[in-house]
Amino acid sequence: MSEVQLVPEYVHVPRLPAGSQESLDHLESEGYVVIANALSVTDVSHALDLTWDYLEKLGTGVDRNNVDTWGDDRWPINVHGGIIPSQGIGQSAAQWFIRSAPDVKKAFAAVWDDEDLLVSFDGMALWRPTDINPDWLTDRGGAWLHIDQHPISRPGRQCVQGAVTLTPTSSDIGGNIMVPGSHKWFADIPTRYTKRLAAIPEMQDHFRFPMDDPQLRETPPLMAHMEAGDMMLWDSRTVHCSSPGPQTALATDRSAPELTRVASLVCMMPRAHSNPEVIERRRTAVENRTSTTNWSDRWINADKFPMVLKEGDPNKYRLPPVPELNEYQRALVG
Ligand SMILES: O=C(O)CCC(=O)C(=O)O
Repeated sequence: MSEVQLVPEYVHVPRLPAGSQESLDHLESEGYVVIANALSVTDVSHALDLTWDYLEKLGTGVDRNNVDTWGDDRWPINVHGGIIPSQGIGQSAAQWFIRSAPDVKKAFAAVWDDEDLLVSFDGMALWRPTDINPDWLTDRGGAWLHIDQHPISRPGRQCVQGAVTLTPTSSDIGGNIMVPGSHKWFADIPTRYTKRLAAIPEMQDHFRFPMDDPQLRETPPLMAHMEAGDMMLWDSRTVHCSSPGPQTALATDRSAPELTRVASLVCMMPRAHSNPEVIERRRTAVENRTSTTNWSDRWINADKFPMVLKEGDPNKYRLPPVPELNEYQRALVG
């Protein structure tokens, strides 16, 4: 069986209002949904500024106006070529600003039919322009189509993940890839992939989907268009990843080098799914400026990811200041 075609079709799907019944129906049937304008145009611009503030204050010499300073020697440690999961980003002013937008919570509250939610201390996807340095190309879809939920230890719908984009997507630049309806394949994974799954520890919520899977051939991946400020929500059981496009138009389309994709990973789950021990650790995480994964029902410190530790020296970065949270934000900590 040959491998599935990995250039996803670039499609325009309905961009639906946060909290609307249509958004819930789309998530239920397709396993993903695009929420329109989770952040306003003004908020997007402020969030971009805060993102650059984070990068410049790492103390490694990144300068937003000088692309020569965007190299790996100064950039925070990234995984899959473009995701910054640690070095305080999960407690940065940028991430707190984005995840505190009312429509972000509105969308998740509708998913769970619950207003009492905890937020993840996730990182961001920051893609640098590949016409300046081809090594900055992020991992392509074929390399890591995955689900983020263990098919045995976490049955059923347990998590819905989100990515708020601060930059518009295009077929040229790329974005999130989704396999529509693939969350419905989840229950059969233990029987279809018994051996493959046996190699994954039950606490590990990451399962790479085999690229020669017959279901993938029948249901090819898509990349949905998103405007700046939109939020992609997806069920953690949905087969997904992110992937760059050919990026051929970059050199001609702008006056100065810019990040090609800036997306904030954000996830909210009911407080009722968590427990006092995890919540206590989450409070400490704010003080310590620790980042986490999407899950808020388990304590997982992203600074300790083997991938992060392997990629570079975590000690060379200055952490952002301890965030001064308001009451709304403190409730999201727990
Ligand atoms: O948006 C991205 O760059 C990747 C998101 C993703 O695949 C994940 O967080 O599991």
